[in-house]
Amino acid sequence: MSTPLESWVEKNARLMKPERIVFCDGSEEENQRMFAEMVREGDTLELNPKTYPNCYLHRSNPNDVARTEQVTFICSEKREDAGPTNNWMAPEEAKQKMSALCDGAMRGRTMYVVPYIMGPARSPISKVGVEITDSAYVVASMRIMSRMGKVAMERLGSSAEFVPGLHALLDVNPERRFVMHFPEEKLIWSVGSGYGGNALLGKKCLALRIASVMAREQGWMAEHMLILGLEAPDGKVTYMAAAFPSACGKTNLAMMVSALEGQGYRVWTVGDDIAWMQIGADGYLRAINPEAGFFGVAPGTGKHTNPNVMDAIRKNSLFTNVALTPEREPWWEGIESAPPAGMIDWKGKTWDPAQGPAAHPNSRYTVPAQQAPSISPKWEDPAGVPISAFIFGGRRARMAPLVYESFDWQHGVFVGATMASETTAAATGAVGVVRRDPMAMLPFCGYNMADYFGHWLEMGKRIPHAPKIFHVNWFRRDTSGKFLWPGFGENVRVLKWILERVEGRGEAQETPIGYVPTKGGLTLDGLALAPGAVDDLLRVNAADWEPELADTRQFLEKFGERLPKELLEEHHKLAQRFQRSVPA
Ligand code: GTP
Ligand code: SPV
Ligand code: MN
Repeated sequence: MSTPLESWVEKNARLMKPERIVFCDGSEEENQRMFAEMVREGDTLELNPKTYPNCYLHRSNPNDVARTEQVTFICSEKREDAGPTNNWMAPEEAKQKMSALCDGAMRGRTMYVVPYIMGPARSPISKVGVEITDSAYVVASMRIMSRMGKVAMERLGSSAEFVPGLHALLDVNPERRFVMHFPEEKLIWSVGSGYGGNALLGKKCLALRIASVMAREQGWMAEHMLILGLEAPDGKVTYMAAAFPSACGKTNLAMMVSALEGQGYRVWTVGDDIAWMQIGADGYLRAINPEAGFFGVAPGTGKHTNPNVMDAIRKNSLFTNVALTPEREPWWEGIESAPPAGMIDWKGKTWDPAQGPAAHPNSRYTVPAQQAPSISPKWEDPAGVPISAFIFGGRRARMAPLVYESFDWQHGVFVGATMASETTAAATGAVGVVRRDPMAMLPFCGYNMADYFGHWLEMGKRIPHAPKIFHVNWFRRDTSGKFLWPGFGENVRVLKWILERVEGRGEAQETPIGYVPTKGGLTLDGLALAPGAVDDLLRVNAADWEPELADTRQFLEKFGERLPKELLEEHHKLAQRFQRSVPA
């Protein structure tokens, strides 16, 4: 008798016709074989073993450097269940299409079967997934990003309780690139891309799109959120989870070296991208990080902006699409060392600065979480950490102040549902265009977002000690286009105010959009800001918010009848508060 896993593998082997099948055990020896295979394939090279031991640089196909949202589909039985913000395809049609593309797709190649756990091995919140892939890069990446191999097989046993994911590179052609999700069946099927969230199926596909569906069915939350602990001078650690869209600062906030360390404030990292949260017996929302590594944006990461990351990535790390120095060390824009002569760019050519940046703007490092100097002692706690604050945020050149607090849970859900951000290089398409990205989940919600808002409202009623909800913006600019706020380690000043608000302290003034710190409410000592910068950072400008109100209304109307009425109610209340605040 074969197990459900064996039967599933056999069925797909009949379709994809690989030359051999390898069940991955996650051992060090297997890992070395994967890297040897990648080096042989010619797209990966070993970095300087003295300064970057056991580190590799992988160059992806230049047509395959970011998530591709336009070919990402939610294949629910009914189109309405995918909602107006997702691409939809009927499940039967999608499967036919994918089967045709995958017929014989692994001829002459190896089919790797990669069992993995999302979440700590013994946590009741964790889930098992199995990915079939023909990419050694995916296998090596999954070993860093999840608990992969033997440990997952031990948890799975002969059970059928795993999320199946099929992945085949095909000819890495954008014309034959699809990332399909079957939410009713809890199946993932991705072809034509070897990159990040398109190919490491445990991450965005399982831990967000499929998990968001499970979470709604089962009464928990799967969110695109970092998790951090803020330690106060008395040693008490308060946990917060923050949702910012892709490449808007989650990893950097979660792994910051606090500028207020001298005053006893320190940040501990639990997770940098995804949070799974259940209501605990103590009435708090308890969060685990389903991942085991960080897949972080390289550009902008340097010894001043993020010393913890710079420390962490000195061994056992896999770099993708960064540049290479003659010393065989990785390099990227913002690493804070001058570009050496003779640099090789991310495409493997001698770098010509006139032809663009040396590293791709979405180049990344993949590093085991436990290598972070800031990793929290609780990061693998099976029960998760209790969350006291949710923080939404994004890139807004104008509009949003440095930080504000919502009036209550329902208003906080409205703040999250209407948040917007300038697009980044983390997904293909235009960069710098403002778009609505509710809870930073626009590309990752596996079902109709109107129902997702409803689920958030429902959770608020059920969590006895619900987190307070805040909004931040590190990216406000002055009239000359410069960032008003220094960001990075200085962001702890905002976290400190949030902590004080959670504890019922912290000076604030009421504005139409929520509570904004008073100038004296923020700890700004030792910080040299331009004159007037604090006022500019905290200003709520009614003239800016007028078009914003119109735009959010239009966005909410996309959901029609399915939108929870509470959100229109909040929109109305916000408009009224502005009317009252501006004398006619
Ligand atoms: P994903 O991994 O795509 O989900 O991104 P992320 O949200 O983790 O973003 P990350 O922390 O990697 O930051 C993305 C980019 O924003 C990097 O180039 C950072 O250097 C930059 N960045 C992060 N935090 C700040 C900040 O506080 N201020 C400024 N100006 N830039 C920041
Ligand atoms: C994101 O885009 O939000 C990421 C990178 O974290 S990827 O894994 O490619 O989705
Ligand atoms: Mn992300």
